Amino acid sequence: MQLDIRHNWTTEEIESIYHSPLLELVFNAASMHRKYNDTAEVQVCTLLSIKTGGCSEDCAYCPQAARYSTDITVQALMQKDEVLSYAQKAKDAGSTRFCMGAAWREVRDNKDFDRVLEMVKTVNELGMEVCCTLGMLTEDQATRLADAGLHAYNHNLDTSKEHYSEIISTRTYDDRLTTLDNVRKAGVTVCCGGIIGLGETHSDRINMLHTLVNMPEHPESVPINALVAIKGTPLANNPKVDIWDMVRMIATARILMPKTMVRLSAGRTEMSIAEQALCFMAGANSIFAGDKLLTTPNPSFDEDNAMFSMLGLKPRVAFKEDHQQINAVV
Ligand code: SAM
Ligand code: DTB
Ligand code: SF4
Repeated sequence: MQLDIRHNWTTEEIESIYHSPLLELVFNAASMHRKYNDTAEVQVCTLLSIKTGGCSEDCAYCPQAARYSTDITVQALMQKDEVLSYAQKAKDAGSTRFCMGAAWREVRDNKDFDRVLEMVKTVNELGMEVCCTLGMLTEDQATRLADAGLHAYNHNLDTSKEHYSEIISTRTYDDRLTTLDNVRKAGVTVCCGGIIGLGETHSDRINMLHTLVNMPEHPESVPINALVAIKGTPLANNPKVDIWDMVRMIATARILMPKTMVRLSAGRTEMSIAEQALCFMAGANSIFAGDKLLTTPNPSFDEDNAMFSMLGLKPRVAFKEDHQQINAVV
């Protein structure tokens, strides 16, 4: 019997899905989505950069790497009350998940981390799903975040293992996998995906999906970002991501990981509503809302509300997945 939720996919199997005729691929992904999820529902997450710029890593896409000369304003770690007021605004605008990002290579056991733990606790008390993306973590740090009420940790693979060293030289793919393991061990849900438009091949994308789907548990959420090409970074002149590539990537992720939240992440300002609708059709069921991602623009809450009502979509309630079993074999 062919099972839908699997952890033993071969590269060839994924290749044949990814390269199938586009409309067939979208139909199959939409069918899988309908089988496992409420297709009218889209999770609305809000991002906040709690510490901006000055990062010691050399991620070639990132405006926050200290070594590139970009237009961002460097900002030390925010105060808890300021973060709380952003979270409250996001909640009032209909967001159920709040993700705090810091331009750190890794978390260190110091006063700043203590402050982040306080932020996690406070936002959790608002009744929102709290997510953080703070760089590398030890198991002990992941446990402290879990104890503070962290729901999810975002740590992207970004691309394939083979392409990784073309994009980042200051850490390895295995470093990424170790942190993801630490997050799992602490009982925090995993948010892990990648970026398309980094100059990778179709095989690199397929290999990244192969790594994600064959993890012992599928990540609960998989963000698919289109590169936002930033002046001053090595990838500033990369060509705009083709919408059909975005659709192919989302549809393949949906077929491979039927119950995962597949997030249509960076790059929406460059997409029409019709193009975003295709992504939702192909199985995307989560977005970042609010007029800023971490440092770059994003559609406003008003624009997204208008899109939701046009497409008949509704925001997903918080903590719904706690009542579902994401990796149960079906
Ligand atoms: N420093 C932490 C880390 O690297 O994990 C957390 C913040 S980092 C900015 C979070 C993610 O944002 C990256 O892993 C990358 O996938 C995404 N990202 C950063 N810059 C981007 C860009 N220009 N376009 C698309 N995605 C981007
Ligand atoms: C993810 O995969 N995408 C978000 C979130 N996780 C942290 C970040 C996108 C950042 C885009 C560039 C910027 O705004 O700085
Ligand atoms: Fe940017 Fe994160 Fe890389 Fe730092 S580690 S340069 S913040 S993506």
